[in-house]
Amino acid sequence: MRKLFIALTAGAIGMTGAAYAASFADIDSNGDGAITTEEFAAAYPDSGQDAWTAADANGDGALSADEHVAAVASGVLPDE
Ligand SMILES: [Ca+2]
Ligand SMILES: [Ca+2]
Repeated sequence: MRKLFIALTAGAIGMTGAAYAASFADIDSNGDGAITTEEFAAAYPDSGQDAWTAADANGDGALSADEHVAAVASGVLPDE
């Protein structure tokens, strides 16, 4: 699973430019492929619980890359 994620990330960098992938990697400071509430709060100090709840679509307490990009695309989170 981790290899697949890395491959997908590398593909995204190659195909669409590094802007989004770099943003997710910056927020995911421990590099485990998910944004925790702590990483979220550090990246989005102006976004509160409502934004977190909206962004964490499956409610598992972490943001995947897919959930993060969807939240940015829908305006829940600012586009950095
Ligand atoms: Ca993380
Ligand atoms: Ca989630």
